[in-house]
Amino acid sequence: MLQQPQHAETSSGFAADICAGLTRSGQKELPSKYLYDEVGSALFEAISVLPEYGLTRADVRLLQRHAPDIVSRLPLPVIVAELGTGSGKKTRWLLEAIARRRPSCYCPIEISRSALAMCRRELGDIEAISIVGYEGEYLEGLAQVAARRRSDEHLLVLFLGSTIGNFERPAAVEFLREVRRILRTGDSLLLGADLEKPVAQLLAAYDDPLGITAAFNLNLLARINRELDADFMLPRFRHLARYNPVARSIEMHLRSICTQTVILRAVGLALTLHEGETIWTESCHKYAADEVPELATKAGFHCEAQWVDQEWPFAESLLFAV
Ligand code: AVI
Repeated sequence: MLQQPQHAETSSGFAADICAGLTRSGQKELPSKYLYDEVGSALFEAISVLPEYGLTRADVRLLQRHAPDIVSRLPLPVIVAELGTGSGKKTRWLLEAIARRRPSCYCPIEISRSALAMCRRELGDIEAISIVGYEGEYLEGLAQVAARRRSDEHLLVLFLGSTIGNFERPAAVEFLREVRRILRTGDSLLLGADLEKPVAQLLAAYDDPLGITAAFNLNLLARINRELDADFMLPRFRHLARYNPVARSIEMHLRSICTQTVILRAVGLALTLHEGETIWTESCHKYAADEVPELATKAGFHCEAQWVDQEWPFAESLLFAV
């Protein structure tokens, strides 16, 4: 796929990316990062509490159970940078465990100002943790945190929630390499990755009976209508979640149920979609637990420890930069 779930959003970048993805020869694609406007982020919060979607609960359970163990393995003093915060709720367990050992600074990195504000509201009450938010792209924000830390501070990077799974596998290695380049030897990365599970379970998680994931996916077309003065007729599209056994990923698509022409007035584009044609909007790769240490090694890290949730296979891996 074209996209990486990087968070660089300008309106001209949005327009250019949407045009490029919709006018590609062959499979049309839209960058998954654009699923997360205000409506999309609210729908994702709803997805994360669906009975069929166990990923977020598994992530939270692991952090809740193992935060003291994870934190006990870190050198002090520590400064924490988180790549993409969502609501910030699951980070509480780690920050509280850190605060019990020593006052520290937490630096959430988010493109969305409202997500940063939500994160401050959610975590601002933890005594002995000061919050310094960075609005911008992951790697740019991380470089700023790394440059501003004190020379004696260990940097812990959090990349939770299996966002790594939204990268194509080679791009996931490349992204972790970029993170590694910003770090010093001995710094750490706590990486959350969703693990392989039966296909039927995955399909239910990404095509829930309430239709929340379908709404999350279709909202991308609604967003294009809102922001690019387009006329996608949502009832003419269906959410499609399918398992790709070669990539070991769930692919989300939007399938056109008829041949239709859509106009995107703001960018002067007339687009024809044929009956049955799809627009690929997201990939969610699933890992084997032992693939994560391999991925880490390729990117310049060593896997110090891994915690796996038994209820919903999901791994939290603590990596150290070598
Ligand atoms: C954010 N990311 C880890 C989610 C996932 O499961 O890959 C995005 C998502 N897409 C549909 N449901 C959830």
